[in-house]
Amino acid sequence: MTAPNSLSDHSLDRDCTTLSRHVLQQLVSTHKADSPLAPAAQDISAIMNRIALAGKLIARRLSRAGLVDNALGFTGEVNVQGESVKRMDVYANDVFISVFKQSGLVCRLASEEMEHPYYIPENCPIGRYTLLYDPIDGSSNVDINLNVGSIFSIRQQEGEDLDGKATDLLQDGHKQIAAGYILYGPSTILVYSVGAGVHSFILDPSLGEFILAQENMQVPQHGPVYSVNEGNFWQWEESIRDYIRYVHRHEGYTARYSGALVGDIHRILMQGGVFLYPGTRHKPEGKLRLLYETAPLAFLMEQAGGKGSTGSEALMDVIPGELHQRTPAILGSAEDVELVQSFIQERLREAEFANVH
Ligand code: P6P
Repeated sequence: MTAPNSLSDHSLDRDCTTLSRHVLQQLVSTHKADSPLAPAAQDISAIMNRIALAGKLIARRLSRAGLVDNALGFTGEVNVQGESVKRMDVYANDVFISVFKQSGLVCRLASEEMEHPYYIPENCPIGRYTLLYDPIDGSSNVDINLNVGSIFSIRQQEGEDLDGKATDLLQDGHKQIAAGYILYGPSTILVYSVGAGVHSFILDPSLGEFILAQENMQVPQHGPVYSVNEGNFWQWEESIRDYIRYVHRHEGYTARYSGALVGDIHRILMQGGVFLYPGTRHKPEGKLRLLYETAPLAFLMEQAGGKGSTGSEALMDVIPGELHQRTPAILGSAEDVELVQSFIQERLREAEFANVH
């Protein structure tokens, strides 16, 4: 006996594919958990649910920031990155901390906004997970009502961290057990992976739930978009300038750069192409932070069939020397990342040749 057609409607089934259910399905289908009831599966699913709650709270705040006293503008503080802190940065940072209190899941949170990891003592004896996050990335866009995002990465704590320095976090990106971002745009979209493909969920405000939108997203092998701040052209290595000259002289390329990483990356995930934030004269190591920006995005890109590179090595292989380490970033379609790398390798060959002759 099957349910009447009206009840077996696909859209109803999709609306019932909530994020937590999908995470459990993912973990079981990839044998990362024996059953949906396995503690690890329940933990990751619960963590993703808390991240989704943080996304809802931040989306709500952003949607009416212009109407709420002291929601916009600057606090007057400067963060560990040397950047002026926006009120929305502080709010979003606190939201992620709050949603994990009393959760028993996450003992430590490492954020772009905090010099040192934040410990939730009541969680620490049992909570074996660490959340690394950029609470609001691209916050310069907040006051002008353009898209911003949150980026997150989940790692398992290794050892007892008795000195409170969280040195076990200084490992490569393969230690990530989940990663993703929340894009606050015309709709709020959460994109995540637990190492079994990349999947997107759209917040249905009428339900207050993130509903499955796309499964197993694949970044095109090549795309027309190159996303980079060309105002830094004068600060780049010649190899990056060679790449930019190439796309300026060949048909089929289009420049798109919003100044907010998550939106630029999402465009490339959907349409193909490459995002670059190379090293500059002022920041030779680049501007973006590894542990909570470029490593989680590289995790997603590789899961979607794309690539993430510093230009000289895979972002997923980089071992940070400190919590807020920056790296150059080249992220996107495999062919386009490889094209950028080919210009870097060509210049290296020329330099080696010059050295021996
Ligand atoms: P620039 C925002 O401050 C951010 O961290 C990313 O979201 C963005 O991709 C980049 O910096 C923009 O930096 O130097 O081009 O303004």
